[in-house]
Amino acid sequence: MTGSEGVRCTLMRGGTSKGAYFLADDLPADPGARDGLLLRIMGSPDPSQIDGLGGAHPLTSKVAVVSCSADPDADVDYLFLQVAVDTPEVTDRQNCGNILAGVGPFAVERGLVAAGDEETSVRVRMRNTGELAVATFPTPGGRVDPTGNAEISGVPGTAAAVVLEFPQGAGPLLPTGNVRDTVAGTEVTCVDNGMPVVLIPAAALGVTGYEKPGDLEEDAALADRLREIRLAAGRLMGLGDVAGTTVPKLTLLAPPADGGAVMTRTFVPVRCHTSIGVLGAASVAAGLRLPGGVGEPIAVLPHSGDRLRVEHPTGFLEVGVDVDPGSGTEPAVVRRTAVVRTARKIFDGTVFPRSAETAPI
Ligand code: NQM
Repeated sequence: MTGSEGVRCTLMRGGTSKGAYFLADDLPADPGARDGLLLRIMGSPDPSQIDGLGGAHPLTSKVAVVSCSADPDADVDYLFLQVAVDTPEVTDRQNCGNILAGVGPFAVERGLVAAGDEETSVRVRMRNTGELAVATFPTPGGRVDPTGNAEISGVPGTAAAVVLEFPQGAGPLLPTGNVRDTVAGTEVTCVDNGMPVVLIPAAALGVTGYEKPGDLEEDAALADRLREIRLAAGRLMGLGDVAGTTVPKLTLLAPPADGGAVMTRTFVPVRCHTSIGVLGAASVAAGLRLPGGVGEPIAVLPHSGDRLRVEHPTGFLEVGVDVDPGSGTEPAVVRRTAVVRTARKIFDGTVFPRSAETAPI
């Protein structure tokens, strides 16, 4: 494909992320060709992504590939791709719950799923993990209507709620088999409720957990410690060598500052998130509900059954998480997870990738 050939694309905000949404049929089937094209569409590798759609931050350099599902339990398949900003990499090794928020409305608007008269539920098979999600959003008169009263931290104004529900996942909630591990000299809890996350008390790393994300990113000693912990935790979690991957994420925990359950700073994994990922927060919430985890002495937990408010640099994200802590030989499991997001179509049209001849890779 040359630069003069355009590709049908919808640019959407999904929760607190922004990404390019495609029908799978509009992209090359070969993953190598697809990823090369996506790099040229997003403007990577380039720290400013000046020649593409990307927004020069991992949170705005994301792609959703959507198709009808062959799975009788799902309406659509969703493949999430993280397009690196300043390296020529595209990875499917992580999922994204924020971009997931746009998948249901996109599927209805692009004719993959018929809308209900008032609201529509779309069953999504998330191809990155194999897990299922159900997204429910208003479709008055059979049309997607992004206007509404739902507010989410990190996004100005209000929009229609997209309720995301996740049934019990197939993988282990505690990938190391322990509720607490000592990793590179630091006590952590490694948890995976849809996103592999390493929970670390902020105080154990000599920070408060209330710093601005930019200030934490500039702390070179902290970055070294986080890299060391992540590499060791990744191996322990069965993820192998995670040096070149975006998972596991790292979440620093501190006591809540605004009536929530816990304050967080999340590294994804190098840049510090301006809020927190959806599945990242789902993992944090599940980890806090586990007796003996490193969050236990830090968090202020609501009654079981109540939504848990995860505070972050720009507000909070509430997660409903129904945890069965297990007993004896029975491992802990999460029966159901739910969050509210919003999503909005920003642009729909034809995107023109930079030509392969002029691309820097
Ligand atoms: O955890 C950022 C985001 C995410 C991922 C990241 C996400 C999730 O905020 O479900 O949404 O962790 O890289 O979009």
